[in-house]
Amino acid sequence: MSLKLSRRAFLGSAAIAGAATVLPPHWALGSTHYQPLMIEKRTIEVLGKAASVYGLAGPGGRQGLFVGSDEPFAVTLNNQLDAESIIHWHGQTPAPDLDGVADTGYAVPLASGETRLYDFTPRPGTHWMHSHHGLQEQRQLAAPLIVRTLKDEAADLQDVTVLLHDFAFRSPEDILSDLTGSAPGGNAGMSMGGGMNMSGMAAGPMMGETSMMSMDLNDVVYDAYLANDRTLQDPEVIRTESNGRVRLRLINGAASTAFWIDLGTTFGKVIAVDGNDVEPIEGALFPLAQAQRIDLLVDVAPGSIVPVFAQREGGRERTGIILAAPDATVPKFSELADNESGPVDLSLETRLRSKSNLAAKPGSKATVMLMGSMSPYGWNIDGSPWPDPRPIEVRHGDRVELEMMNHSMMAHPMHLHGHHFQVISINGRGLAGAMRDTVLVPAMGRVTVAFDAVNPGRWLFHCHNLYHMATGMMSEVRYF
Ligand SMILES: [Cu+2]
Repeated sequence: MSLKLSRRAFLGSAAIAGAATVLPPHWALGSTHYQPLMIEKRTIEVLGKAASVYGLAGPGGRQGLFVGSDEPFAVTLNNQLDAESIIHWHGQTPAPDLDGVADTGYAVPLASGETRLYDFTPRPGTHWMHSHHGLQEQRQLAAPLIVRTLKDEAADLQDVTVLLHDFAFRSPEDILSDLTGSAPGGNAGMSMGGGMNMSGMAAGPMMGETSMMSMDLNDVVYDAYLANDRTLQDPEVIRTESNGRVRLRLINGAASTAFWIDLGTTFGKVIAVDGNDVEPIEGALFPLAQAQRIDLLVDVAPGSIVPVFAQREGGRERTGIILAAPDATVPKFSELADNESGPVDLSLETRLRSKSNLAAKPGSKATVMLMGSMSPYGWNIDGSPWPDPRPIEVRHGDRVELEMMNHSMMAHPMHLHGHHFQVISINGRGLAGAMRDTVLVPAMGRVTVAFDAVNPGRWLFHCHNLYHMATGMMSEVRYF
């Protein structure tokens, strides 16, 4: 395989090699101005205790990166950890050497102290960025990556971004060894669903969204759930204008938790998912799987508040932020909802319609099986766990239909790097669904997506439950 560095990446490496270790905050190469982005260690307060976590600080030290409509994606990524790291630009579709992963052979992780340039034309929308190295994502190494359009900038809307996360005081390595049973104590108490072990089934019956068998939910028990680093003990309160209209950009950056977004008695309007416009749909309750984003329009009436809760699937635990009109009093909200939520599902997905459909054209088809179980704990695609996957070979230029058949008792949020795909079939029923980069494939369910193979290279295709990925649930799509 020939690996070519892009001109920009090459220039970047060469320039950095001769530069001082610390670049000025706003660094220029030719006419391009690079925004500083630091992989950093920081301390946040969780449930009254100090917690040492990682973060991604952009200009001014704010977590995340906010790119204007006339700006390139151009950053000097500096690793201030005392460990290697690499950051994936989730939702962006650059050339494969700039994707921010080391697994496909185009790049190596950033060493401690290293600075690397990234420069490409960004894809607009609500996206995010996170570590694609080991289990670092669980240490809050995730942040918003918002690219605004001219239309966004002209709209009379208050833009509010919320990154959701799951938090544990114990280390991600301990969480993983609890799951796999390789530490004293085993995985007792970790399975919340007590589901069946389906790993021996080569081809089970395909069922709809409501399964008679018990599903596994929530591999991991967390200490807290965070919205912009805060719990409901001390939530972020965002003051709106009188009669204000808010564009809520919600990002599920959790390592292993799916949420229900709950607006209570207020109705919001879905206008985009994973950064792609959809025909608007009204509602108050929206499922949001790991790595997915949803943009909602929410009106805040004079004198009122709108709590935006994110409740863990299969539980009462929740986090959230509060939208509040000027002078509205904000009461305290419990971290436990009154009722346990059900599993996240495809109830919204079946209703979503993309604003821009992929052109129908002849192409190729591929099918993958999603497999694994809670006990023994391990997950894979096609019975071939990473790092020895069966690559999904497609042809450059094809419109590829990728069918995912879930043969396990757990749902998997499946993400393809470097592309956005359209959801075209759910459990055998066709639809012109949303364009996305991450889709939930429910337990025993079947989802087909279509994408245009127009960004050649090796691309990771994996489950976005961090512990599923860490135990092997990753493959690659490749074409040259
Ligand atoms: Cu999974």
